[in-house]
Amino acid sequence: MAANPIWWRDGVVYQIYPRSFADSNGDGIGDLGGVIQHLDYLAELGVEAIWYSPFYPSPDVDFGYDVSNYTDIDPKFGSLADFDRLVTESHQRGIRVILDLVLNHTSDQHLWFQESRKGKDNPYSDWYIWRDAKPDGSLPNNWEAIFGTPGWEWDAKRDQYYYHMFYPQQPDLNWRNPQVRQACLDVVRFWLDRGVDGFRLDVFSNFFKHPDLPDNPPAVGLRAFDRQKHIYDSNQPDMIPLLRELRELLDSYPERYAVGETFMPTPQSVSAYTAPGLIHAAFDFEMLHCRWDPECFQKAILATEKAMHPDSWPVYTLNNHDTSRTASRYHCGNNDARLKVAAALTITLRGTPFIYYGEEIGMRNIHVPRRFIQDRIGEKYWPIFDGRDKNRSPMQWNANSHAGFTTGKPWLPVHPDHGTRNVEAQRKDPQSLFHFYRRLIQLRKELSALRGGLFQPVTYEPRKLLAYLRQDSEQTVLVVLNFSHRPVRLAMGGELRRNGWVLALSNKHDTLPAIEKGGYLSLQGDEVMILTEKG
Ligand code: ISL
Ligand code: CA
Repeated sequence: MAANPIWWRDGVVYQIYPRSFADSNGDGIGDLGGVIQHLDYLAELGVEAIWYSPFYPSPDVDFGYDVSNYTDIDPKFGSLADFDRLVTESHQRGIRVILDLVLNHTSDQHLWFQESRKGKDNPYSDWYIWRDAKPDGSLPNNWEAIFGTPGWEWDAKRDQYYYHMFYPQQPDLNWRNPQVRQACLDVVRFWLDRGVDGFRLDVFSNFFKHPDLPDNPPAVGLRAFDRQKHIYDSNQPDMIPLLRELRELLDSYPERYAVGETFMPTPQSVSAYTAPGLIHAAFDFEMLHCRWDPECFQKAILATEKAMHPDSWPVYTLNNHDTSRTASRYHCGNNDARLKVAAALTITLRGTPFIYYGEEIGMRNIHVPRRFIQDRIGEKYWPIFDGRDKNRSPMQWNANSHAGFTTGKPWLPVHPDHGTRNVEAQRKDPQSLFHFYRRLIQLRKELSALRGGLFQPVTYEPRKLLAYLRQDSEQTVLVVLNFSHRPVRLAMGGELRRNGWVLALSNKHDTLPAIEKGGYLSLQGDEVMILTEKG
C-alpha cells in the first residue's frame, strides 16, 4: 500500500515572484490579478502549491522583503479581496497557497518601528534591538550586515543604535520580547484563518541573537560580513522552542506546512530545525552551489540524506529569487538539453522539488546595465556582484512586446529571447522543456516510489553520469541522468540485474533500447532515462 498522500511531500512547489509574473493593469508590475489569470497554466503544469514572494505593503527597499504591514496586501499587487479570490481559485484547481513570512525584520516604515524609535518609554520601545553607543562613541559590537554596511544604524531621534542584518531600512525584531513573539504568531494565525496552506519563513534562523550581543570572532572572507564567524547573530538555541510552538499552531489546522529559509545553512543545522515536532522542512541550498557535475550533486544529495532525521523531509531546488537562473549558471547558451537533466534531477529526488517561475521554459538571466540596476546590493557590490535583477525578469508568456507580461512598461526588461522562448511557443512544441517538466511532474504523480520512496545511489561518473533508485514497498524506479553531451553507458550489473525494466520517460528514446551484451544500458548525450521494474 502506498502511504497516504501528503501534498507538501508528494507535489511540486512553484515559486512566484509576484512583481514579475503577470501584470493585469498595465502599470508594469505583476499583481495578484495577473496570477489569477494564469492559474490554469499552473494547473496544466501540474504543480501542487505556489509559494509567493512577499506581496504585503512594502516601500520596496528590498522589493517586498521589507514589510510595513504583515496583514494586508500592497495596493500595487491588489487587495485582501483579490487575495481571497486567489486562494479560492487556487483551491478550486487543487493548488495550495504558501506565503512568505518575513519575521526577522520589518521595514523601518512599519508602525512598530515608527513607534519604537519615538523613545524609550514608548509601548513598542523594546520591539527592536536598540543599544547605546559604547562610552567611546563606537558601535555596540562588531556585527556586520550582509548588505554591505555595519549591522548598527544610528537613530538620532532615539539617540541609540538599532541592529539590522540586512539593509538599514530593515531593522531586526527583538524576538526575546514576548509581545513580539505574540504579535508574530498572531500574523501566522491571521493568514491561516484566511485559508493559507503554508509558509516559507524568511531567514528564520536569525530571529534570535545572543542576549549579551558579544563580538563575533574573526574569519577569512571577502566582504566585511564574511570576515566574521556568525555565531552570536544567528542560530541561537532559542529558535527550537519557538519552532515547536509554531508547529503546534500549524498543527491546530489541517495539513498546514512550513519550510524555513535557513541563513548560511549546513545540512546539520537544517536537520536540527526539521527534527520531529519542529518545522516540516528547511532549505539547505547544497545543490545551488554545485557545478555541472554529477559528483557534486551526488555529494550534496548524500549530505542532505545523511544529515536529515529519518522522519524529516528534504527540499531540493536549483533556483530562487536570489540566485542565477539554471540555464545561465550552467552556460547552456540557447540549448535546453541540459535543463531537461536538471529538471529530472530536481523532480525525482527524495524531497519536495521547488521550481522558480520561468525555469519550466528555461528562462535565462537578463543583462541589466549598471545604471538600470534596481536591486540595491547590485549597486553596492558592482562589478563583483551585479545584484538579483537578472533572475527576476518578467515571465515570458508569448512573443508579443514585453512578452505578454504587461501592456505598460515592465519594471525590469524582458529577456530579448522572448520572441522564441515563451510559454505559448513551448506549449505548441511537444519536445519543449515545458512539456518535459509537465511529463516529469505527471510521472511523480503516477509513481509512488518517486514521491515517498527511499533514495538509493547506484553510481556516478564524474562529469558524465548519475544513477539512483527510488524504492517503496510497491515499486522500484531507476533514474539515469547523462550530464554530458556525449553518449554514456551504465553497467546494469548486480542490483540492477532484475526481471526487466520498462521505460517510463526519456527525452531521447520512445522505447527502451536493448541492454547491450555485457549488460550495458546506453544513453545518448544529455539523456534522461526513468525506468520502472516490469510488473
Ligand atoms: O540574496 C542574497 C545575497 O545575494 C542572500 O544572501 C540573501 O540575503 C539571504 O539568502 C537571505 O535571503 C532572504 O532574506 C533577505 C531578502 O533580501 C532575500 O530576498 C530573501 O530570500 C532579507 O529579507
Ligand atoms: Ca500591475
